[in-house]
Amino acid sequence: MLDSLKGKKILILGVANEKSIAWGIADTLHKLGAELAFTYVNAAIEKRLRPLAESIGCQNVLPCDVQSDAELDRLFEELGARWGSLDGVVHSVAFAEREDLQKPFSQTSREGFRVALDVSAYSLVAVAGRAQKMMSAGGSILTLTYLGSQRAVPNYNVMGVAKAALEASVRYLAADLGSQNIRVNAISAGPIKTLAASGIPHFRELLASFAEKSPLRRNVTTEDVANTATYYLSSLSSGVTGEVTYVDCGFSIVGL
Ligand code: NAD
Ligand code: 0WE
Repeated sequence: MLDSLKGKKILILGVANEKSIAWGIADTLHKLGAELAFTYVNAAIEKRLRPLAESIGCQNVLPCDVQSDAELDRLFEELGARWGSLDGVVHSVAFAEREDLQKPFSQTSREGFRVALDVSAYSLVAVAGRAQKMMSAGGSILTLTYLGSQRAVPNYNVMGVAKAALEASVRYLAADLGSQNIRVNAISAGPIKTLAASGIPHFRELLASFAEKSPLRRNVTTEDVANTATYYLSSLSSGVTGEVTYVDCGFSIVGL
């Protein structure tokens, strides 16, 4: 088990800083011997990401705004030149306009809806379509989702719709790519205080209430998510595809 990621080439999209879920996953995969590549969306994120990648001896730091087909093409061209083949992808990217996470859902704009679904859902399809061409020996593609896809969580709004589309995309990609032994799965994580959670109104209260109500009586950590991510990126999950696994301390199973 501890050996099973040695030398595996894994692309990680979505490290913004050391609190990012993607960084928790990267740190664990690195410790298990995986070879990693990272992407950043803009110069501000690049500045945070470079020292983190360097801290684990990684030189593969490449630009990619997932809203751009040209940047996606360049990313996989460069990755092909550096690595030739690819074993895994961690897609840990989401975005909606801030105002769409605040105003009533019925007031979501056409453009806000488009942007949220483009960045947070279509991007997985765009990445998988390119990654599969480098996965001639099979592979594993993993994305991050949230309970707001299944329940109407206050303020999650258009992101919930985007996550529903993301989870459906996981199933269709799994059906499409399964014959090439490429598996596609999602982890539905409980709330974690990351950059993407900063500025969300009442997030502290949400965390406190979550820790009180979840069966494990605590909040989820990036290490919890990284443990399940390791399972998905390794052969331990060899027979599993198209799944959404809840890493949420049991929160989603309780009712009043
Ligand atoms: P984060 O802010 O650290 O990561 C989000 C990443 O998305 C950032 O690195 C950001 O640069 C990237 N991104 C945004 N727009 C992009 C674009 N156009 N192109 C490329 N990258 C872009 O926050 P996080 O909480 O680690 O989020 C990672 C994933 O986990 C997201 O999909 C999020 O929905 C999901 N998730 C988060 C939580 C939580 O409570 N934090 C819970 C469940 C699921
Ligand atoms: O997926 C997310 C958050 C994604 C996100 C966050 C932001 C904040 C900054 C997407 N777009 C933006 N745009 C910004 O401008 N999570 C799962 C974390 C999250 O966000 C919430 C949550 C939880 C949990 C919003 C409302 C309620 C709960």
